[in-house]
Amino acid sequence: MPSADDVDALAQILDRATLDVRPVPKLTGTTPLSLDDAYAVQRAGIGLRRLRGDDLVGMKMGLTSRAKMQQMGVQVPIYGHLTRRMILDDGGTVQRSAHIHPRVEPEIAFLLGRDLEGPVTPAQALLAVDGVCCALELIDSRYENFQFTLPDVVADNGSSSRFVLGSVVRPRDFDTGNLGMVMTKNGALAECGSSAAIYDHPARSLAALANQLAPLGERLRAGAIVMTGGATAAIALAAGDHVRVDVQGLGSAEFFVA
Ligand code: OOG
Ligand code: MG
Repeated sequence: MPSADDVDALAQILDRATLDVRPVPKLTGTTPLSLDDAYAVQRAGIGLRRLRGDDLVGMKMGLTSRAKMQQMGVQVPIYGHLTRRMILDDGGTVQRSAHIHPRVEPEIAFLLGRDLEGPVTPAQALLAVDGVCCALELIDSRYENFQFTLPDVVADNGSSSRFVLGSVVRPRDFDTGNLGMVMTKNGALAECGSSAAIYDHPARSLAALANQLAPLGERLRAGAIVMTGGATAAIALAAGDHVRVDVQGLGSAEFFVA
């Protein structure tokens, strides 16, 4: 089991990789990590971001769809933390040079109107939801060739880099369980699917997150943004790209890569 110092050192490696925009070998290539160890590294990494003045705005679920599990070769849903500096305005621009090997995936996000503490069912979890948005997540694994094991990607905060939210729809009488989702790149269809691909229902992803946090004595806070996971495989991005997601009943969200 890695000591607290080892956990900090591993978090520093990933933090440096992010800041230097330089990929690193998988941590598990040299250090065996349990899932608990990996989440400790993730939390230490968020601590480093907070020391630089960033702060938490929510959480993300990852690997909640079969398409994502197959693409990444990892079969277990994971969670990560979202910080304020990861937010990109709808219609905004990211720099290709600020990323190692950026990819984007279409998602559904929830905004919580009240605290949510597990154990909960998907239906109970929805009682805490006050807003729903379509979203794009830009992921950028810190690992060489975008390849990792489950503990590696957990330690790397679920490959998170930036995210864009569309406008907020109130969820009353609006079921997010089977919404058509279309992602275009440079005006051409890139990926499409249904929000049902997100762990059968985005609400099930939200409940799973609350239920993974509960044994740690952690809960989701009112005001939190929760990204429920990519509905389709992620696609690679290059300088000059424009990407947009359209979700049935939720409008669209988009960004540019310069
Ligand atoms: C891991 C992140 C997965 C999602 O929505 O499934 C994720 C990865 O694919 O690098 O964010
Ligand atoms: Mg994602």
